[in-house]
Amino acid sequence: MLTIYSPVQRTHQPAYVVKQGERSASFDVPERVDSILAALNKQELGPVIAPDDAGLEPIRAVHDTGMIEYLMTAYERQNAEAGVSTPVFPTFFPPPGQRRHPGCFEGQKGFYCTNMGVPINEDTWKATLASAHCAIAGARHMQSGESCVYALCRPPGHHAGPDFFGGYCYLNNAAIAAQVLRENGERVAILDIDYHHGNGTQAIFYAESGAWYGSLHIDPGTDYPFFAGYADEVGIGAGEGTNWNVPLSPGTGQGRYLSALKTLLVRLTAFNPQWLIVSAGFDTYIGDPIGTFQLTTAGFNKVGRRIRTLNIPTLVVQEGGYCIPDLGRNVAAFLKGLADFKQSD
Ligand code: Q9C
Ligand code: ZN
Repeated sequence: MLTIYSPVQRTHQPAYVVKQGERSASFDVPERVDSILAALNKQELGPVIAPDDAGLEPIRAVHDTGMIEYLMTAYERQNAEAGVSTPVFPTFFPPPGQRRHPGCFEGQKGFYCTNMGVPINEDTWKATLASAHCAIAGARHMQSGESCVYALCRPPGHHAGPDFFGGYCYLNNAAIAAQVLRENGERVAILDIDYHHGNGTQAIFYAESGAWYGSLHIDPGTDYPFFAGYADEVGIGAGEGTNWNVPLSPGTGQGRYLSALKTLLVRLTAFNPQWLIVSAGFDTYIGDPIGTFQLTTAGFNKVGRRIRTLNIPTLVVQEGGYCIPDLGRNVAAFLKGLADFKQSD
């Protein structure tokens, strides 16, 4: 299996996030990729290659131009306009129905940002761009005939929407890859197995009939992202019936999880996609510091094997997963389950 990764991604080192008004360590640390790369190497999962520079065009196909510009320039602007070199955090947020774009930087800081988990420091944009380029390169390799590619994206992406970002995510890597794969009108399914609902991905494709989004996640009534991810969100207009949310209770165990996955895969199969993208988060792990689900390393292998039975060319896009000592072996177990998916199982 081919893995796409750029060392530039490692330079994104969120100094802190804000929690309860206080500084708190981010769980999205560069050591996450070290754990994954070590396991891929040790378990001989194949070559790791750097992505091409795909520029901004495939990113503009998903995200608001103003948001891209903001992410690209925020750190420098804060430095230039206020002489402040700490990470950029917002203070003011637009109320619902009031979304005028202000001229000043202080007002703009809260315009696209949805929470305090996404500081912007000196290296954030270049790492975020490299992360998106991994997903794009993954999609291009699929188009060149690979049947299964792993985009080792960091920062993750599924909480970034058309014109918003949050939850450790700045650009939506999976959605950007999906738009590349949809270039010729092909049907793409995105299966999101991160612990959290991918509210950004849902928002991007909510009215689209050619892109399917299905997610298994913690009940948003109890955890982030709170304001989306409920079972009655089924898509709108032409996209009605192409969005499937399966909220699960805190503490969900493997049996319940796998049976919910089975049901969701039946829905996915009915959509009959040419391509599958898995938004692969490993914060469903029993040892994860921010999740409550009970999946084991062997469980991730089972999830991979279930997905393999779909027999659809699959791009895996890395999302969350914060138990650093075990993250790499969880990713490897999943990818091994998924690999050689054209053989019957
Ligand atoms: N006490 C992803 O997994 N809330 N994002 C963290 C920690 C935000 C996670 C609270 C979690 C965002 C891609
Ligand atoms: Zn997550």
